[in-house]
Amino acid sequence: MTHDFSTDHQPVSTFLSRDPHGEDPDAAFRLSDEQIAFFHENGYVSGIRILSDDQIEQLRSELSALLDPQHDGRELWHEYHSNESADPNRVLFHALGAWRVSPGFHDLLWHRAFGIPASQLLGGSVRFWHDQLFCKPAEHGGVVAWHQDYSYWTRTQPMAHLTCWIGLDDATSRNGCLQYIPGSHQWNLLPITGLAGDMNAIQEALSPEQWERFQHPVAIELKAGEASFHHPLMVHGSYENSTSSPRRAAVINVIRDGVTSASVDPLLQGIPAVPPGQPLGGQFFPLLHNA
Ligand SMILES: O=C(O)CCC(=O)C(=O)O
Repeated sequence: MTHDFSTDHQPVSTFLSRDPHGEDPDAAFRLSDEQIAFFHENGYVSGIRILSDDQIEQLRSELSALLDPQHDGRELWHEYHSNESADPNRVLFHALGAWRVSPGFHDLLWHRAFGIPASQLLGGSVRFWHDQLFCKPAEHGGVVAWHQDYSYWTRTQPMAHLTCWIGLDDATSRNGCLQYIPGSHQWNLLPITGLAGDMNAIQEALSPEQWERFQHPVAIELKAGEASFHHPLMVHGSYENSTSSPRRAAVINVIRDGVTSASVDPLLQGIPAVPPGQPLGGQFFPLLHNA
């Protein structure tokens, strides 16, 4: 029986051992007032360094083991799609639950380089919601269609959620980096129109004025180890990867402490339900950063 790291609510390895120490060890990780204001105005803030070169290498190495569908711990995933792409000529690996399976992805959740900015942007203590891996292989990586994250999360309320997208490779316009529609976090909640099929399926749910904004997406080009944080209503997506290198990413989704279940069904596959009205907590939703 494999160990389930979700029973461990503190780091389990040396992944974070080189974190800064000293008088104000958090100072290096704090967002500036300008970065926070930019997030509230535009719905995202990007170019935030999270991982060192060693940490990138460790996560890449753990990820290559996880991509083998027969790996130890495979029963722990909430979702595992070797290929979620609706295009038969493309591949999009997408999985939820890496923190339960692999020590580096587990310890990443407690990285203060992530927890401190997340707390600043959420305006309170940071609780884990779930993680995701999005990997586009070289040559035939598939799209992630335009969507808002909260369309998938209405089973948790109120909306006080945040996404952190961390590149494990340099992300560029050519290899399918994240794209944002700045300001769309001020829009209404849109319906689910598909995650890995038609890039533009969302158009059917938009007004002509909203659709016009898709003429001006912002490509979030990042160095490996850098992150972008976005609001739960931010419309985002990513195009194909046809380059000769993979484009891999680890995503951490969090909530402000106190967000409750709004569902009688399990919030994630394979775990017990949290009764409606009860705050998320316990084994699968640890507190990551106390404000
Ligand atoms: O990695 C991608 O291309 C898409 C990621 C995404 O949709 C998300 O982080 O919510």
